[in-house]
Amino acid sequence: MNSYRPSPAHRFTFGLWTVGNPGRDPFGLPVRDALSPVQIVKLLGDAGAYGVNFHDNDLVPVDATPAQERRIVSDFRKALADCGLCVPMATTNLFSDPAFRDGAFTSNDPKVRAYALQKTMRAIDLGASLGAKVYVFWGGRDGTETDAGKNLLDAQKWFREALNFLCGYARDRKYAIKFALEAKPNEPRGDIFLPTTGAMLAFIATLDRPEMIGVNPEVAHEHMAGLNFTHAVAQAWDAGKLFHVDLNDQAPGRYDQDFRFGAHNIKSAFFLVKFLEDVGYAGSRHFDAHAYRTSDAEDVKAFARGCMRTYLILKEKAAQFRADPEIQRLLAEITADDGAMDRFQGRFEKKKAAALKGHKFDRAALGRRGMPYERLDQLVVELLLGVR
Ligand code: GCO
Ligand code: MN
Ligand code: MN
Repeated sequence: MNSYRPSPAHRFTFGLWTVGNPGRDPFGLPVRDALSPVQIVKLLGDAGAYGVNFHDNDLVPVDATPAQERRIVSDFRKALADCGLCVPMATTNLFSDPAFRDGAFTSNDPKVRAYALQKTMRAIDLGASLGAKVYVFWGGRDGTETDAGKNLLDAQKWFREALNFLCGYARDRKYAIKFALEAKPNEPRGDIFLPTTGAMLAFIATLDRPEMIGVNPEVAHEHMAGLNFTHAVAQAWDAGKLFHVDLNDQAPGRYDQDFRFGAHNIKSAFFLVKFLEDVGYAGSRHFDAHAYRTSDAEDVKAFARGCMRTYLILKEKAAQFRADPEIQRLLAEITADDGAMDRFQGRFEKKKAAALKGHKFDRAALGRRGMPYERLDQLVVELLLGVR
């Protein structure tokens, strides 16, 4: 159907590392040919994406000479212009190199911590030069397997100092860039520091420039922790901190799967899309996922199209939810408010508190009232199954 065709207005983005994933896993070798950044840009342009994101070394190999870097970046820029794509987000690879085996900003080795800062400053320069407005920090190696060898308070302090330093750097260079912290509970470390979006939100409040820093929640990461992703996103939105979002799918309790958006739990994907659309989230819808290892090159394209198509279908379902009279009638019943309690609500006032303390409630009647959530949820299920 035409209405499921992605357009730049939908803000769909992919990382070079997502569609470019060659299918390597801890047990097996790559199964697909490596694609160059230019080939990936072309693939994404054909699929209808809005933008492409990258880690510094997805684009420029870590050992490239300055001349090689200039060549790579200029080829990439040309491909972006040819395909009408932009770079909304960039990030640093602080996890692949053996140097980061004990973490980057929280490694016990001060030389590694300093190298991580240097690498990130250079990567911010690269991202900013290509127009990135969001810079993601995912501390994939910042964690432990054993707590015997790391002072957890030092680790917090080092992570905080690194972010404060880098905020200072970005401000000094006058980059129009915001930082987004991405939480993950584990993988590749046994435990990664600040493992949930909620933990990141609390951490941001301890930084020098909290206004520059938000979060990049990822579906799979909260699901790995057994949490409700949409609740995490709602908290981030409420705090004014939803700067970016990583969409994919994940069965709880499994390895880090990075499935196509909506591949595992359509219902939670629906509530997420509905939330983002209801509140008017205007940022990137970034698919941080990769195709099954069984996919060939053609199937990788189908994977990318599938992520966007499922989002658009769920967006349409969210509109149907809002327009469905039966659903709306149930919602009105559930949220009915005759205004009788208004005088007790809102800010504290001495008089208000005294009046509320004296008010007589019919507790038994409150307890008798049911909520038709079964009926409502069944309607949602039928909507999603396409029979409404
Ligand atoms: C993962 C993460 C990464 C980050 C990326 C951006 O589980 O590996 O989701 O894909 O999102 O490194 O910083
Ligand atoms: Mn992930
Ligand atoms: Mn991610």
